[in-house]
Amino acid sequence: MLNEVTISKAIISEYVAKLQDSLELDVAIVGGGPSGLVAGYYLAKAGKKVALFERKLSIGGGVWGGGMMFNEIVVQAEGKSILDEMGLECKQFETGYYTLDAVYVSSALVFKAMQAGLRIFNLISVEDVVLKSEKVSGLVINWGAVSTLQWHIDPLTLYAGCVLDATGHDAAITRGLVGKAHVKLNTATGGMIGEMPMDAEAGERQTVENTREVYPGLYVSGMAANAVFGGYRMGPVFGGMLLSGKKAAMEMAERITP
Ligand code: 48F
Repeated sequence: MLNEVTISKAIISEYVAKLQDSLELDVAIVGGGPSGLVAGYYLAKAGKKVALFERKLSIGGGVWGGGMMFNEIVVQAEGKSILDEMGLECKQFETGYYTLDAVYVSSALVFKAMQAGLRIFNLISVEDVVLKSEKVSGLVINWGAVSTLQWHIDPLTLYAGCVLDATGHDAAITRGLVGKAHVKLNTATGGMIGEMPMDAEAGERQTVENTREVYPGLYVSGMAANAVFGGYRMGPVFGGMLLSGKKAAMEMAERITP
């Protein structure tokens, strides 16, 4: 006979154990879009203690909806190499243009990253960072619903060697840091430069170039990198997002090597 209380105990104790084990991380990733997931995949593969926090119920960020809710995405040859490595199947549309079902690729990125050892917490919103001795040193977290409802409930805190802002167009973590601590970023102006209009070719290149440390302990990837350093948008072509996640992972992994 199934005991409902045993089911509740199993869920509560397993969840608390994994949350407690994630209070001191090598890397904390904010945002479960393609760049965050790929960064998590490579960091976990490199043996780093890494967890990803996503405020929504679903993981996958902007991938699920494809282009204007036509749930297909496009990748180019360079980005496809990452999907090949993960064993995902792409269809060639024309030379250099490959397509994938958006639901297939979102769920596969989640599965591959978790299989590699990434821990994912959905429904948790990152409200703020921990700033100690002029270095980003952790995250301030709360339930996504608490943030959405703007309830006055104090958050909890965790420490991380590095934080990755993979929050997409908002670049919410970097924006919050600048807004609250008035710090000088590693950008041309020292501030958030802002995203530019559509140019897929330039945007794809820039999102990878702009993936780097923007303030001690804080890295940016994906669209957040272009929003912070100033780069074009690119729409539903995702090679740059995948490559950006990989670059962020490599740079952070090197940084936190003892
Ligand atoms: O926007 P998103 O998919 O990030 P990305 O990796 O990829 C961008 C593309 O999807 C697309 C594009 C490609 O051509 O331009 O937009 O840069 O995913 C960002 C995720 O971060 C979550 C948000 O819900 C989304 O799933 N997020 C944003 N702010 C927070 C957050 C926050 N404060 N706490 C937790 N999650």
